[in-house]
Order: sequence, then C-alpha cells, then structure tokens
Amino acid sequence: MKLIGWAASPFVRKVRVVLAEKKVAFTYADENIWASETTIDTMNPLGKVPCLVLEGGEALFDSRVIVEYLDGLSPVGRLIPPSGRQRAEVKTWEALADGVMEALVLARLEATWPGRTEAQRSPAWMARQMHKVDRGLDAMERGLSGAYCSGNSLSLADIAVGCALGYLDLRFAQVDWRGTRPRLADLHQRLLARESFASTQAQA
Ligand code: GSF
Repeated sequence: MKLIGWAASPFVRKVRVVLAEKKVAFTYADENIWASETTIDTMNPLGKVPCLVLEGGEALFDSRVIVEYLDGLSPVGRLIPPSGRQRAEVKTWEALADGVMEALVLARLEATWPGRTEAQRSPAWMARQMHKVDRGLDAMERGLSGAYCSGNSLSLADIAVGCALGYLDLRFAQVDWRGTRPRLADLHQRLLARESFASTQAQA
C-alpha cells in the first residue's frame, strides 16, 4: 500500500505513527497539496492528505478511516478497543486531538495562505481557532489521569494527542502550552522516546 502525505501534516503523522506501531509495510509518497500542479484530487476529491492507496488502487481517506483500517489489519498491538465504552473513549480522544489539529491548521492558513492578502487576514478568526486549541489542551490535561490517555497501554488516543502537541511545537513554537499542562508535557516526552514518534518528527 502507498501512503500519500505531506511531511508537516499532523494528520499524516498520525497515520505514519500507526503504521510504525503496527509494523505495517508501506511506501510513502510526499505530495505538495498546496502546489498548483498537485494531482491529489485524482485520489481524494477533497484534495487532502493523508490518502492511503490500497493494492487494488482504491483510495482511503481521511486519517480516522485510515487508522481504523490499519488497526484492523492485525490484532497485534491493538490501538483501538473493539467495542463499548473503551472504544468510544479512545475515539473521543482522537476527535478532540483532531479538532485541535484542525483549529491549528485553520489558524495557520489564515495567517500564511498566499491566496489571501494581508488585509484579508482576520485576527478575530485566528483568535477563535486558538481559543479552541487552548480549551482542547486544557481538556486533555484534565482528562489525563494516568500514564496513558485511555486505559493502561498505548492507544490511538495517545498517538492523536502526541501528533497535535508535535504540530504545536512545529508551527506554533511561541505558544507555551507546557507551562500549565505538566501531564501533557510528560506524555509528549514519553511519546518522543518511541521510535514511531521519533522517526516521524517533521523539521521546521
Ligand atoms: C484532515 C486532513 C487535512 O486537513 C483527516 O485526514 O483527518 N480530516 C482530515 N489535510 C491537510 C494537510 S494538513 O494541514 O494536515 C490538507 O491536505 N489540506 C489541503 C487542502 O486543500 O485543504
């Protein structure tokens, strides 16, 4: 299978970390989805990455669909509980982390997308997104009572949260998210010690 991605994307990183944790073989194709000549929309009509192209040529998107598919490929190192409350809990953590990533991406696009003039950029819109980020991170800090976000082993919840925190460090280095969130800071440090996170860290 082939993963089409973009190195800085936190959603792509989530998929890459899951591939590494599940030890699934794949090829990686970096696609600049912001360039006018991108052909990503022939695979994903929404023009977004990550997109996983299966052996038969079918394309899977978005990241939540892809990670669910990958986790089901083998029972080894299960990252998503099969059913019930535990499953809902992990998926809710993922939704929270994805929401933080989405808000960060929207804030960054508002500030930097070259299709917009300086006068068209809205500080109020950026502030609205960063407020979501703040609230999201506070909720994560409150919810993190043990070594892992959910249950007592690594799950998709930790992976998604780690990717959101990594994207903050990558694109919003000025945000001191660690100051009031020691448990998240500790989780992030422990995640970075894993090969799956260390090998997928994007450089600014
Ligand atoms: C979000 C993917 C996304 O926003 C998912 O896969 O979970 N809900 C989707 N990808 C961005 C790259 S990034 O900023 O992470 C993307 O491909 N944007 C291109 C565009 O035209 O919006």
